[in-house]
Amino acid sequence: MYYTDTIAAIATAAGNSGIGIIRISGSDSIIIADKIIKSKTGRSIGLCDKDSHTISYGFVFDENVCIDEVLVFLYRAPKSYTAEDSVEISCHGGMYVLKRVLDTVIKNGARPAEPGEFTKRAFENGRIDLTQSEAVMDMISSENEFSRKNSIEQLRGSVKDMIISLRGKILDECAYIEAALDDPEHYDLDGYTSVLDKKITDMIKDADELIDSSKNARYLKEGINAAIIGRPNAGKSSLLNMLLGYERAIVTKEEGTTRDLIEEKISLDGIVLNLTDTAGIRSSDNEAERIGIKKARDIAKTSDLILAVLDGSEKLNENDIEILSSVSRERSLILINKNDIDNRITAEDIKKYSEADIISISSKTGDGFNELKDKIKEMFYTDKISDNKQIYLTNLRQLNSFINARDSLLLVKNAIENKMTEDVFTVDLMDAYEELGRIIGESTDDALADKIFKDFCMGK
Ligand SMILES: Nc1nc2c(ncn2[C@@H]2O[C@H](COP(=O)(O)OP(=O)(O)O)[C@@H](O)[C@H]2O)c(=O)[nH]1
Ligand SMILES: [Mg+2]
Repeated sequence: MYYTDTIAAIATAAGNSGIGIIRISGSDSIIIADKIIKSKTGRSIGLCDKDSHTISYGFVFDENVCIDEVLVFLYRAPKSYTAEDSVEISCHGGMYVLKRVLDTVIKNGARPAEPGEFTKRAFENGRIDLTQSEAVMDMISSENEFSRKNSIEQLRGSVKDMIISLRGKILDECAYIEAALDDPEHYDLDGYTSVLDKKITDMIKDADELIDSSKNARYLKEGINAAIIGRPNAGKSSLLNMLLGYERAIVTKEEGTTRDLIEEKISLDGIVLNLTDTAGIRSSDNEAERIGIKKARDIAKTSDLILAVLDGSEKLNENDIEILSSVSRERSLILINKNDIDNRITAEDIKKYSEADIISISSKTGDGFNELKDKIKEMFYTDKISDNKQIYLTNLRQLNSFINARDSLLLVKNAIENKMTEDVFTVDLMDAYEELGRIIGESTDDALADKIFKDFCMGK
């Protein structure tokens, strides 16, 4: 292993806890640990001679001052997280003592690590690829079972292996074409185009399936952003409260009660909804209310799902009509609320303005809640996804590169259809190959890697 400078950071969460870990990685990490970690009486415990994957007991000393009683985990390159020599010092988990130990480590030759720098080293040293690096962060931030499962599979290399295999297939075709153009006596291109056409068609079909399921998988990972919109007093805040199971938002008979956005997460049988309750849409002279209404319109534009609430006890008014006309069929559900009292709105009234599915509910009694839940699951195909072991590209960067690669394959198919010569195919095949390389970090420029690791947490 070549020489690398030695980095150090507190790897555990900020705030006091039972145990806190200082992580050190780089060529001098064991030497530094040996300098500062000693026996109770300040004698050497011989860390430099210890085997990899051993745990030693000792005390951290800053010169003659004893700082903490610790356990030291020692890893020798390449069998460590970073693939370099590394040490983890397991200290008492108070923030002050951890900072004090970190300062001592730095005073003895390490430098503070950048966010994500340990994982970046694991990537640069070839222990993991870019998809596995991203899976590390996904694992840390996962908040549900789907996200965790997806992260661990990706960490185990599922996406990497799939991309490598696809790249291999593409490269084989390029190599064949190049060889045949160079050496027509030994490689025959007769009939090759139809063979290639079949292969490319299959690749595109698989890619399309992956892209489709990945888009839905992202909802499972991050939750579906759902906005509750509707005119004042339709029962939006009541719906939020009903879904949450407690009185989060103020509900009154008065119009214009909710002004700011109220955001809450709920889980429906494992599907997370990031719900936003909004101000009732109407024309208003009040400035705070007007700002609230603008926010409501804006959030509706960017959400994955709109729950458009109507007050079923009153006829449609112009505000309802404006809302109904503005929501799309694919992304919206229309909820006729207050079905526990008189109903004055029919499906026919609504269908004049919108084709979105309609559900009759009561935010008071909870009626229609199951139907709403089933409909959301159906819209986002989440049943199908959560149950099987397929691979998904839930990371947007990876998905976008994959889409670009698929588009390059489509160009190959077009070129075949337009009876272009074989040398044209290789250009687009190589574009697809390069773009797939970006996913795993093979054809990554430094700027992209820097950008990815910058968003990591400290000590990871
Ligand atoms: N009967 C009945 N009243 C409801 C229902 N949902 C809301 N309300 C009432 O309608 C009024 C306005 O409710 P609110 O949730 O504040 O509406 P928002 O302005 O759309 O947020 C309140 O008096 C609620 O008690 C419902 O399902 N049934
Ligand atoms: Mg409200």
